[in-house]
Amino acid sequence: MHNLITLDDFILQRPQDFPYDVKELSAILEGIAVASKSVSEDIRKAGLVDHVLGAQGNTNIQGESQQKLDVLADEAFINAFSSSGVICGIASEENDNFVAFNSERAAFGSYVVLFDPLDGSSNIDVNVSIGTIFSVYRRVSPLGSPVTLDDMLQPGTEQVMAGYVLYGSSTMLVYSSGNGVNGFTLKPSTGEFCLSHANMRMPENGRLYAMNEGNIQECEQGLVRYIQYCQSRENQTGMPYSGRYIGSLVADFHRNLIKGGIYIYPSVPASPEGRLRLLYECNPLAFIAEQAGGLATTGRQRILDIVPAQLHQRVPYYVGSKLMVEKAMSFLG
Ligand code: AFP
Repeated sequence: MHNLITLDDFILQRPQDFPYDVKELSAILEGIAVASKSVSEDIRKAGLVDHVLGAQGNTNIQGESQQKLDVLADEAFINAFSSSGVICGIASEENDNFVAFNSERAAFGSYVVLFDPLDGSSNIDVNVSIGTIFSVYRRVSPLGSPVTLDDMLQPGTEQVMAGYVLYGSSTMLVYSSGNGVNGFTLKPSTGEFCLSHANMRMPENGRLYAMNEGNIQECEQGLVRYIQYCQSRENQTGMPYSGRYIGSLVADFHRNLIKGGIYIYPSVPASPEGRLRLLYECNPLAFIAEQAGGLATTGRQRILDIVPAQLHQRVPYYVGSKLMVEKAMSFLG
């Protein structure tokens, strides 16, 4: 195994990748690395211990049954972020309101983090890949003052860093701080995230589409016609595309980032605004997609341009290879 570059070394070797103090970026990513290693260990032993699998017995603001691991992951990331010294507050899928860290040190933190601690948690009990998604902003409120909702409700174009952790056949951290996308694989023997996917680029086109086609009869006609196009010989490959839907956004997104493809979660009657949350699912992956040469829209509007109105607002989501997203949009009219 050739000499590996650790996440810490990578960050410190490229201070130009981050528009602010690189030590602050390092502190944020250290928090993510510590928490994700803890979550990864919990996931890997989930079937063997009682307190990890199954439902927590309550529901979150989304009205979804919280899994025990959702709560464990949320706590792990909140603990890591609150002790980073540079983060003044967070918002997460598992908390109704944002959380302001109340230590004197945190009050002078310049960053807020919005995250989904465990996306795809309905897959935990069936051993399918799941992920953590995170989005980082500079606060807009003055240093030392209380964190405000405005610190959280910033458009995706204001993100200073975003990424995800994929708990798959290996545990990977993929992030961008605005100068390209890089992937790091957790080395079990040392517990270090090491550079494994430098300068990730999303193929401009592809032949994989990811969508819950159980909804297709309830979707707008333009999307029905686009899926028929994918399944026909009219597309650029002259062959029907392959449908690949894992039911775990991070896993579907990561596969499309490497192989090319499109992920679609449209507006459906059961979820008129779509199912995915703008702030801590769609924005961070849209940031990664665009940094890697891909595209992310609602089907009609660039995701990163949306000015958020609520913490947990949902949006329709078309994300992936640039030409595939553009083709889908052309069918939507
Ligand atoms: P869970 O976190 O509740 O499993 O939802 C996962 C998710 O947000 C996303 O990761 C999947 O792509 C999508 O929902 C699956 O939704 P459907 O079950 O409606 O297809």
